[in-house]
Amino acid sequence: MSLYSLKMRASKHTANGDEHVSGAEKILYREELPDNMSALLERALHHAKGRADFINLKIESIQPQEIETIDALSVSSVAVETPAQGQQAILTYLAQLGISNGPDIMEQFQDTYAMRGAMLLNVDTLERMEPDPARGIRATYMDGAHTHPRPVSEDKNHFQEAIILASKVVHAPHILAEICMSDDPDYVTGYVAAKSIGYVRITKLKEMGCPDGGRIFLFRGSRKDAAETIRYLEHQRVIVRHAAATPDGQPVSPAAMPDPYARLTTALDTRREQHLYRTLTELSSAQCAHVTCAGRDMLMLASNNYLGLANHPALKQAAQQAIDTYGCSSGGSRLTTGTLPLHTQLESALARFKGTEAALLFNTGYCANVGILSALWQ
Ligand code: PML
Ligand code: MG
Repeated sequence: MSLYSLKMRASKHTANGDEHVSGAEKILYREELPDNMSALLERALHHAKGRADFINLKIESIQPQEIETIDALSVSSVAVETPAQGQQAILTYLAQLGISNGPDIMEQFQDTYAMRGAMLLNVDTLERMEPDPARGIRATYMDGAHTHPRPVSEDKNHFQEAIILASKVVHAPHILAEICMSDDPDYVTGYVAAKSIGYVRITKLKEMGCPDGGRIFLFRGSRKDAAETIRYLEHQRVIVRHAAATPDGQPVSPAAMPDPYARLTTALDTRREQHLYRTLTELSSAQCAHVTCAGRDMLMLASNNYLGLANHPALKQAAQQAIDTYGCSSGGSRLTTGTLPLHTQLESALARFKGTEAALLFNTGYCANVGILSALWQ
């Protein structure tokens, strides 16, 4: 089962250098890639911030076992009339989270406007924890659980993308909260998010038409902790369950596609229905024409043991003697750790049988590992 991370990043050249226009990302099945790629391309080409002249579409394969599944934060909304009231609402929530230096934190916000990523700010010392403060930290490799095949949309859904991102961010180790103001000139709603308060939308954080925006991830911990936080934010693959499409919307059904193994489970169920699902049968006897299975004597018709050598008394006795003398495993290939007289005798016997000068048996180093593994198994 192939899963892919699809990311789009678009920018345009301006007199002041390259300016970010739009970005988005998804986690998709192979067959969902073409439609979603062209939807993201359309989005990059028709954006309120202007037409992009650089568009980067990046596709990387993802292993399902690398994905962590988390639940979306609960959503609530605070209606405010002015950006000043919006700022005040953020300060109230920060105080509720036990963060008393909210005004100092909010003063840093304007430094995020020029950054592509978010600011990682130590709430206690106001120290910036990003290795490159001009770039900031990019929370990435995340998507919401969705139905399969995924409905394709060219439109940006600010809310849905933000609830997915905020859920991942506040789930990261050592993160206390996130504050966000959209950098989209047409979008004035922002939010403050934390595990205990959920995702709180604040309906006006700036005036319409204002291109300013950014994110602050509020962090508490040491420099070593920060490395752990950054790894999670920038590399951990995350699927967010129940991330609704609208703030008052119904959560996506948990049966929709909460886990990337859904298709594997269906494929296994089909095999079972067709009586093609393979299971291992345990025998409590040696391999012979008759075997004992679940306490019953049964006739073995599937074996390759045509001559009955697997349980022949003379062969068993020879094997037991060999084990007594040489042990039950080699310690390496014959070249590296020496050969046994048994090998030489077998090669001479084969040469005589084939009428040749000599014979050479190739066996492999992995046989030594098999011996070790079966010993550990006991
Ligand atoms: C962004 O544009 O990157 C941020 C979007 C904030 C969404 C706020 C909301 O509608 O809940
Ligand atoms: Mg944005």
